[in-house]
This record gives sequence, structure tokens and C-alpha cells, in this order.
Amino acid sequence: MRTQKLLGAGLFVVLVVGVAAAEKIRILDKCDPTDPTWASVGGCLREEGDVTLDEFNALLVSPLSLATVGHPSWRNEPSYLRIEPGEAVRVRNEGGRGHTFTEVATFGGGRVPPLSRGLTPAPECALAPGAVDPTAVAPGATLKVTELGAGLHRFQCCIHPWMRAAIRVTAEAE
Ligand SMILES: [Cu+2]
Repeated sequence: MRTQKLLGAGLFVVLVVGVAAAEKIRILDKCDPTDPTWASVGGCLREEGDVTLDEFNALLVSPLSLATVGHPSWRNEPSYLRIEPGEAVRVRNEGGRGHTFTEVATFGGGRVPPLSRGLTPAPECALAPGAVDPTAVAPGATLKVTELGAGLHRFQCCIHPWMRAAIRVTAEAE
């Protein structure tokens, strides 16, 4: 798998050509930018949204197991996609929070322990101190996923591990 960050207006022009052919996944959250408490955890960079940090925390865990299940508005859409071999997927963060779109062998927890209660960490989410995650997608940014081999690929957010996606690469049956 290869991921490519799309940064700056110059690159955008080059990539417009490929936009029509690529499948798309939207990374979504609905953080409320008018809730000042989001600032204490990195802010909420969207124009509108209706989920306060209090509500996000209230819906974070399952009341039955106290394991993380996560707020349903933090999600990837679609979360399942079939593509043809050689096809690219453009993943755009349309939320107001930072997310990652990280390929993992097995779904697991992320690297923010309070958001991954009861989950075994996915090793792909580990990050050395000071390292930049190449699969991070800031609000408004796009990640292009290319060169996926045949089969089922699992992706998750390493911050909010309930944000999952699976991409199946297979030629369509005639
Ligand atoms: Cu996330």
C-alpha cells in the first residue's frame, strides 16, 4: 500500500485529473465548534457540528462492558468499499478533528489509551516520540491510497479506533 498526502494548491491541480476515477471515503465527525471545551483536546476545526465534548465522552464506552465503542458520528463513510485492482481511494477528512486512516492487519486499539479502553493496541498505530504519522489526515486534508493488492484491506483511525473501514480489491465478476 502507498499513501500520499495531498498538500497545497499546486498538487491539487495535478490531482484533479485523477479525481473522477478514484473512489472516495469521507472521514466524518460532528464536533461542535461552539463548545469551548474542545479546545482543551486540540480544538474543533469545522464550521458546524452538534457534538459537545461532554456528549462525546458520554458515548465513548459501552455501558455493558466499559470498552470503547465511540460516538457514532465519528465514522468513515462509506466504511466498506470494493474497488478494482489499480484503483485509488481518496480519503478526505470532512470532520473538525484530526484522524488517521491507517492500514492494520487486525483491528485494534489506537494510541490514545482513554479512547481505546478494553482494546488490544494495533501495532501499526504505535508512533515513536516526535514522529509524524504519514497516515494522519488533518481537518480538510486528503490522503490518497494507492497500490492496494488484491484482497481485503483494513483501515482504522489510530486516535478513535472505532472509526474503521475495509476496502476489498477484486475484479468485478463479468
Ligand atoms: Cu479519528
